[in-house]
Amino acid sequence: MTNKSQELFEKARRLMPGGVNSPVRAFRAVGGHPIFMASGKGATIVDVDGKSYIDYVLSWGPLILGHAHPEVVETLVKVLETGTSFGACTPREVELAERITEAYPSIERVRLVNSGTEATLSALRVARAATGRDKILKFEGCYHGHGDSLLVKAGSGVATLGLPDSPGVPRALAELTVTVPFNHTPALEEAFRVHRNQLAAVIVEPVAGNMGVVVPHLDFLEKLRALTLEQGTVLIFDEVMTGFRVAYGGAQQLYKIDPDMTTLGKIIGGGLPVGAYGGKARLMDLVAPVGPVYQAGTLSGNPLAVAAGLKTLEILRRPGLYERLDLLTEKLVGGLVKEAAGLGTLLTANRVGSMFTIFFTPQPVSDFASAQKADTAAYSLFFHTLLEAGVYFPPSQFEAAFVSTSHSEGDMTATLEAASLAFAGLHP
Ligand code: KE4
Repeated sequence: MTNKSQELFEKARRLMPGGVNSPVRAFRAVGGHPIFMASGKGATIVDVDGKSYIDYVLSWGPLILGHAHPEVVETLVKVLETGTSFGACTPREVELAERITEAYPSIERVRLVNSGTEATLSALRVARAATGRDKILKFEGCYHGHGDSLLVKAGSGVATLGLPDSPGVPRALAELTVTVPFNHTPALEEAFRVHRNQLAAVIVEPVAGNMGVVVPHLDFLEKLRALTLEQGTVLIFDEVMTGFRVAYGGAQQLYKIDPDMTTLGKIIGGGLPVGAYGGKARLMDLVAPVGPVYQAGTLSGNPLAVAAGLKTLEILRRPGLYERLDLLTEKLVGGLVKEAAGLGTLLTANRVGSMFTIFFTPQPVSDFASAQKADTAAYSLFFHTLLEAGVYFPPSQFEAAFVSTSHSEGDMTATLEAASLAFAGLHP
């Protein structure tokens, strides 16, 4: 018997590429067809067939408060009645800029945009303008949105330049992107030797989330800061996922690194489309209309998204919130690893605050190569067993999972019960 999700998917595939508006939603990494969602409330999401799930995707990170938080909804209803977009300056944009610059001392000026992709491609443009250099450096397994310069894979070595990681990316552009393994300090030093004083920017997820969660080695981030300072390279912390997630002040607060620029997104929109890029005034004052670097956006700073973001950040400032999130997530992640071991499966869990990944490999996961050693077939079985039991994990081994302030101890218990079924199924 086909269910509504399957019927919708058949229709959607005739109308949208792969039937989706973003590839990861297509379930290609885990098999099966995507679930179409109808509503969400707190930690729960409900599909079009009325089945409920405990949600650990949370829209890929924005919903740190859970779905349809009552105070966020109340704020949006009020703002809706006053208009949705003016294409003009509004007081709330100033307020959100204040909250961001207070929380991120490295950000002296900030520009709001509509997505993380817009934020990172704009930050790179500023860095190239500021340095007069064209080359940039990124890390294998890190994702910074779909800007052409960032859809690039490593050449044969740090000495060789990048190759397009998607058709449509000009080879000449890809060659300007150097790629280095994440957490590999010697390779990083080699890249700075080979491309001495030629790198406009390094862009990094300070805690990687897009190969699954990978925790940075402290010396790696410190060396990165030292090398970029030494050679006048702009250090961009891409905190689209980690910003206001791993701490109110993001990874730069946790690891005490002072980047030149930061990109934000997800949480600062409270579930509506927002991105932001910002940094030192000497860099951001290059941006139009003050400076010559052009960047613009019809809906940038729109009243609805900014209001949802402001209310979300206000709630996040309440005492003890991050400590409780951390404890709740540790209970879940520690329980999953313990449950699996008891049933014969050794997992590696990487976690920073309320973002985590359970890798189906007993080996430590500290970079893209080690993440790739995970057993994706086992993850798929885990994913589908949980889905059947009403628990929604990311439909890919190489994505981050998230906990919200709406998740309860009961949700953790139910998730661990479902997981024990999955682990038992791995060793029939
Ligand atoms: P968006 O353009 O999707 O708003 O942001 C791009 C982006 C930039 N930087 C980081 C660190 C990110 O994680 C992202 C987007 N994250 C993915 C999750 N892996 C979004 C989910 C999707 O692509 O559908």
